[in-house]
Amino acid sequence: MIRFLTAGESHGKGLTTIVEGFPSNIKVEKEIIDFHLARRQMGYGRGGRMKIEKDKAEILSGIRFQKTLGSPISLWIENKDWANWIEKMDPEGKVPINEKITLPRPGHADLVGVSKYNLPDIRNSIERSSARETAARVAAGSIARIYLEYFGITIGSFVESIGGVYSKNSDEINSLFDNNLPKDFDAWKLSERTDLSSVRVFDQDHEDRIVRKIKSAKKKGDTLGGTFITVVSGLPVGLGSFVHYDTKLDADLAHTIMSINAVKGVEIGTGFKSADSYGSESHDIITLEESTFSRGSNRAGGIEGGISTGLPIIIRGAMKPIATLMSPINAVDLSTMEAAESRRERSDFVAVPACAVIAESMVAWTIAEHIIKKFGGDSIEEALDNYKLYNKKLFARIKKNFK
Ligand code: EPS
Repeated sequence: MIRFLTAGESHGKGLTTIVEGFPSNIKVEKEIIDFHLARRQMGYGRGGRMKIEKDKAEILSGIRFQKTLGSPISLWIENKDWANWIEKMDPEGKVPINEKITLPRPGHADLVGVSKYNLPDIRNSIERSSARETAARVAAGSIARIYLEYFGITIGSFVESIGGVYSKNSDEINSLFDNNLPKDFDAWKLSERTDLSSVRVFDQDHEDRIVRKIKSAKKKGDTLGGTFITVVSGLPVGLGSFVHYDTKLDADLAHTIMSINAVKGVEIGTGFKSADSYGSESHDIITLEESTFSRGSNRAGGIEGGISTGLPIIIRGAMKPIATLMSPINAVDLSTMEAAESRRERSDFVAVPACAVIAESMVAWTIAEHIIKKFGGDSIEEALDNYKLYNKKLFARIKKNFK
């Protein structure tokens, strides 16, 4: 099985990622990891930190001459901002410089963090709960997506809405749920297009209206959230299972998206809308095309019974507004135990475009987990042989079983 661990504080020296369990002989170019790290930094509405950081991964182990060895891969991302925090964050410092941050931000992990860990300074809670950690996740997810490309599986994303501002044109989303996609549909192409937009949307009018909304939020010292959609293409039938609660692919994907900072909602396919519809309006008719089963639509979002159908997986996520407000709402000052305005501190105003990139990475990770579970292999060649044989025999086996 694959697993990854990340370590690092937001204003510490940097972030470490250890990735384990991928087979040998996968070609990993560092530039691809750096490319996705840079994508995570994009988006109109980010805060001052993104001007300081230029996230790049250093490969410390597990890869030799651009090929995985099958051993743990360790990656390092330097925090450029560390230079401004050395004294305040020094792991070896003997005299603590407590800032004594005493005003928790509603919606952030400040209050629950100091409560749970018995911490004397809210700074101690801020550091690890910060979304800075997601840079390390994107590094891990980049290895997963490189691996998935060997199987023809790609992942893309787009922002659906920010602050309740949706596109006037729903063709793009409809074509996903209607399964009205070209045969060679490649989900990455969605990202290629939306990466050109400052808020990762498809059309200019939508972008303009969102940027106006962000500007007005900024003026008020407020923040915004939004919804984003992640799509996976090129999947085989049969990832995940219905046999246990912890083997279902949709459950794993919901977990992976919900694990991203500030995400409060996840939906697979047309989940919530289906709850308001008749069965005949929600389910996807089964069709047969050239020795392959397909569906007349894809409202299931590519998963039935916890198992991939082979159609694109479609996941919608909802991110709440960033919790750090320049015009703060009320909290309790822990030093006086009296009501007080919460604290101001540098942060993003909107991070939904970045969240969508992080979602791609986390989804890549989960899909890679399921591919490895199903096809195994200590080398990429062995994994691909298993995969090809399974796909080749799939339809013939069903035909024979039901003759
Ligand atoms: C982030 C780094 C953080 C925040 C943001 C995401 O940097 P700083 O706290 O130094 O400004 O900008 O984190 C949050 C919004 C949050 O609530 O934790 C990053 O690298 O993405």
